[in-house]
Amino acid sequence: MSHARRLGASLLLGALALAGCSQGTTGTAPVSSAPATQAAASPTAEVPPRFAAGGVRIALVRQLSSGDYFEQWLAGAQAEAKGLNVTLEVSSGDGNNDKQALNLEQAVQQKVDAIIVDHGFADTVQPAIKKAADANIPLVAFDVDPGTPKAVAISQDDHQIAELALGALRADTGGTGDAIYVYVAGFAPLDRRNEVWTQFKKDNPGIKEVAQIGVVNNSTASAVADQAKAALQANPGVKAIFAPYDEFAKGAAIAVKELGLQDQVKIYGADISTADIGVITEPGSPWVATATTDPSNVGRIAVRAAALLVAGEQVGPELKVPPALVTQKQLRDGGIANIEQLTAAIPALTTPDVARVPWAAS
Ligand code: SR1
Repeated sequence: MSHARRLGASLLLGALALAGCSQGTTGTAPVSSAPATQAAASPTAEVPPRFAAGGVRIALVRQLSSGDYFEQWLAGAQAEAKGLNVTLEVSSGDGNNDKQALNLEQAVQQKVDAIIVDHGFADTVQPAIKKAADANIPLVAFDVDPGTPKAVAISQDDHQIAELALGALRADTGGTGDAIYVYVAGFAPLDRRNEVWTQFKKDNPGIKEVAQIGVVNNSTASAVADQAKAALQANPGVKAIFAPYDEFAKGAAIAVKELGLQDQVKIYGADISTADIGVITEPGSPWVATATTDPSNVGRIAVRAAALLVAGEQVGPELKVPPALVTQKQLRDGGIANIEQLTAAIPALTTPDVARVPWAAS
């Protein structure tokens, strides 16, 4: 192992050790997540020749691309790729799982230097992921079960995302009241958040789920708005909506406002964007809390992890990005109107030590 690689590996091990002190895990494998504060750093290693020459190609194979979350995530991934002098070849299934699987097959055939699989259903992406693993193509899987330990699995801490949002819901409702839940099965992050909701209902019998709604497509927010409107009209006593995806929360907010129920019904969501901050902080908004990472930071981490693998560094096998709870009151009181102001107010949302690249400044 070269000096640069040894250094990179030791930095990663340091991050893993810190993470082990501060975060729970979902399994026995070591999980890297961010310490509370992380300083910007100068490069500590030489740029590997392949990166200096600009010949590294990383395929980003996405299931979904529309909506604030996925747009910000891509912007972060592209910015990191540019900084690392990597060509990022982006494809999207646009919600069509067969198309995503085909895109993945093509990336394997093209012998790219690494592949990032962003979301996807296990049964459609795992066959091609196995081919990539058999061909020794470095793999990063974000929000999808890759089905192989050869891939570095990245997720946000989805259990914590749900716990933070539901903690706010419980505090506001006093643990009693009718609730609407927005969920679509099959998406790994939503399934993990659903595990927490299932347990939450057992632990808080005063919270009654009176309706479950949900759809994920290219116009999720407006589809959820229609469903939420019908569910609210059928259940006039609802006090809370648990909508743990920002497109769900935006849709729920449209419904609540259209029905004039904003004084009665509050929304507890996930994710954030500058547009979401606008929705949360507008006068009379029912969306009162969201548990979130910075999506562009997560996209950056995925590209860094792939670059490290290309350079032969050890990563993972699992990286978990910790979220923070962001409340309407905090945004309004702090005069926070965009993501830049939010990340300045909550530095823990930026995690340069997760999959830090030793030859790059952060
Ligand atoms: C359809 S899955 C949507 C979720 O994926 C990411 O994990 C985001 O947090 C979003 O909530």
